[in-house]
Amino acid sequence: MVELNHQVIKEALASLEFHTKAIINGKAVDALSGKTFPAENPATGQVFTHIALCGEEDVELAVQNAREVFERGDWSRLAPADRRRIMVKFADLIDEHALELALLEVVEAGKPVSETLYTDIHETAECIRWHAEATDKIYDQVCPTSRDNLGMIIREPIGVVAAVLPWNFPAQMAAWKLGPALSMGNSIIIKPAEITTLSTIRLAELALEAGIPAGVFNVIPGEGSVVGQALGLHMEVDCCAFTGSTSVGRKFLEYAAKSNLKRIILELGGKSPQIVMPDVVDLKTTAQHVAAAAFWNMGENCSSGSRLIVHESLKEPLLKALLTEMEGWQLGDPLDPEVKLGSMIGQKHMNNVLSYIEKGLEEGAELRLGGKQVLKETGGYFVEPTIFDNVTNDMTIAQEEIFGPVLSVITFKTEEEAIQIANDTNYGLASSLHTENIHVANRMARLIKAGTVSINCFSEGDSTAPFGGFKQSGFGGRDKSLAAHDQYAELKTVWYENR
Ligand code: TAP
Repeated sequence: MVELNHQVIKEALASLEFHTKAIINGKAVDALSGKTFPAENPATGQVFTHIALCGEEDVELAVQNAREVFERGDWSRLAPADRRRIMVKFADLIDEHALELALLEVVEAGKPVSETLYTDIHETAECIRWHAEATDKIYDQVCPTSRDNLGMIIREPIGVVAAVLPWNFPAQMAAWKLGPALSMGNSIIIKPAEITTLSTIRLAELALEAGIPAGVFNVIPGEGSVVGQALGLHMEVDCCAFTGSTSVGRKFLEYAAKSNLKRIILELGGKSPQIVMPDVVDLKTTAQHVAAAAFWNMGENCSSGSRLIVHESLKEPLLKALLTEMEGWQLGDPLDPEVKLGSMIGQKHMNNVLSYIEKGLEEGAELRLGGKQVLKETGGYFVEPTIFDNVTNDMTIAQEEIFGPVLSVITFKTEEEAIQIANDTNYGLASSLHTENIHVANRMARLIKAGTVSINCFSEGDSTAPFGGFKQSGFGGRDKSLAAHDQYAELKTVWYENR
């Protein structure tokens, strides 16, 4: 893997090209209307290119082509081992182009380059490779019938899958859908978030280079309310996989009901708890995990541990360790390899985060760190990591997803109270639990209502572990792991009777 330093980044930036067209049927094309939209670097406030602004007519074309190629079987009927080979090549090409892809995500999203290179793009390739490798290792089933019958349970690809994606991990979220959907033989149309389109366009070009047939992987840039809605309502789209906010997720259920009852898979928001029990000894390590859970990716993370639920006896020593830990979290130019915190995704979102900070102060929470916009002279949208003490779980900052670098500290007295506070939310995506006692860990892990409980760490698990939410954090499936393959497959029963 490339070793990052200022010179390497400077040279790569000098040769960085922006591929700004939609990818339909294997070709880079303008929107049929000819319209474009500006792409802004949120770390500088500067517009750096213009991207095709697609509409319903482009969706129509992409769906028709995706359907044709699916029915023709160019990809859907390839032997699984052939799909594996091509997808592994696709993963290799992502690795080869890792720095280019990483820089695209820096300039579009303001994410730190060390994160986009070593985490986002690395894991994008790993995810495609993992699902690729599974392609010819998943067996179908034979029913336990009498000797007079043979019953087979066969997985078939669903058909045309649309994926509508968020802006916080553009390539990685695309890979979470692409890996299993392509592995099962589907055609896929991705609508990236308008503000983070470029790495997904490059992924589609690399997929073509690897040998994934034209029309199998399409990218339609444009607005959610136009392109996303058109995909959700389309009668020839068989499945919509959506990652984003709970409010837009609900719309996909309506789209399905109003159209063809397409399968809907939703990965939504979160307000995840981090519980620290009174027996924790190593506060320095715990503080490192707490900081990563709350502030990694500037808190623009669905599984962000935005509520620290700490035993009252440990609050002050843990906060002390956390404030020390945060001294090492440098905020600044996301192109600097030393920087750990870049900008917010845009001005509107930054203002939203700042208004939550205002709300926290109004409702009586005590500011222990940060709280302000900084680096205004850059033209970018930077917010300091912010820690609120004396939060109660009914406050707005403890209930609503802020999607920014804001941590609420809440105390508890008993184990029961910790669980009650942790579960007192509409969400149920992720959670962390810190304790030295395996019995406490096992008991509490069963009681926390969340799709992932990470013990003594902040983690979503690797490719082998399913990821998705309880309650209003998700619907209809799981990303990652073999569970993800099933959600892009139809089960068919084939039943024989002896003559
Ligand atoms: P959203 O505003 O929900 O946008 C997500 C996607 O939906 C974007 O591509 C957006 O398009 C599109 N969209 C917007 N309105 C639509 C409509 N009426 N019909 C169809 N599509 C529409 O979320 P976001 O702000 O990008 O991302 C933040 C949210 O995503 C947070 O709540 C976060 O928790 C969640 N998230 C969840 C996960 C997982 S795995 N659970 C992972 C990442 C993020 P445009 O923005 O281009 O208009």
